[in-house]
Amino acid sequence: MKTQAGRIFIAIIVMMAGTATLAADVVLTDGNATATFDLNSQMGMKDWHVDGVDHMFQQWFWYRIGSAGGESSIDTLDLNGWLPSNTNLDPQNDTLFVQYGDPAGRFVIELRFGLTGGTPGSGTSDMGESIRIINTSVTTLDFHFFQYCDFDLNNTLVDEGVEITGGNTATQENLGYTIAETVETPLASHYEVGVYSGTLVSLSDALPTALGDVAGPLTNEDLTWAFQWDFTLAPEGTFIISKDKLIVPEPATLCLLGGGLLVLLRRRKCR
Ligand SMILES: [Ca+2]
Ligand SMILES: [Ca+2]
Ligand SMILES: [Ca+2]
Ligand SMILES: [Ca+2]
Repeated sequence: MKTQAGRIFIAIIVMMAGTATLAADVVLTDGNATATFDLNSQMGMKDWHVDGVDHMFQQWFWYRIGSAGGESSIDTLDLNGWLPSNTNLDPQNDTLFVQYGDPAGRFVIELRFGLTGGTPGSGTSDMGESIRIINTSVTTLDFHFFQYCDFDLNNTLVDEGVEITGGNTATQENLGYTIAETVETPLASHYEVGVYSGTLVSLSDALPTALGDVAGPLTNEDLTWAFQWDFTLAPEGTFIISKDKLIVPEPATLCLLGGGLLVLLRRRKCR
């Protein structure tokens, strides 16, 4: 089991290896929640505080063009710009737009994050995410896009369970908190739950990664999950991914479902 100190050390190395064109983190705030983004490193969305508790260690995106070679994290692209904005009556910035561009001019990747907080003490918060990938070249691109998530719910390394159901919904639970991510569209080509740092190592090596379609459940480890989209992007074509993450302070969703892990959770946590 990796220690928190070891993970912080790795995070520092990752940040040092990234470009340093943006000094400050970008922070969104709404209601009882804040989300913090490091747009210049693989840490990406690195904090998600709900009522002061940080549930997120790391969420970020990787890509590969073609069937050979390794993946690259999107922070290795040119950071063309970012714009936090305020979209509601809570006067703080709740939405972030970010655009990265391929240095060779083949494509751009745009991210939109929209944070919705709950009332103070509610323990709940939502993050809507959309990703737009645009082919700006004159040739078709064989695109492979990855999202990697490492939640440490309630700011503890070991979480009680993670599972992917239907190929599109990841649910992780610990200490009375549940994070559920639903891919609204399109369905991922591949997915996997994992134990830190297996998936991250796979995305960092020099070989093409295909996630293993491991649905779980996995229990009582430092848990992670990832989705992969494989698609062909024609010149001037656009690929859009729409997702949503919701943290709730109850294991209610898990208790309503079947499955071995869920039976275990029901025994431990539900009436
Ligand atoms: Ca964090
Ligand atoms: Ca606002
Ligand atoms: Ca790889
Ligand atoms: Ca974790």
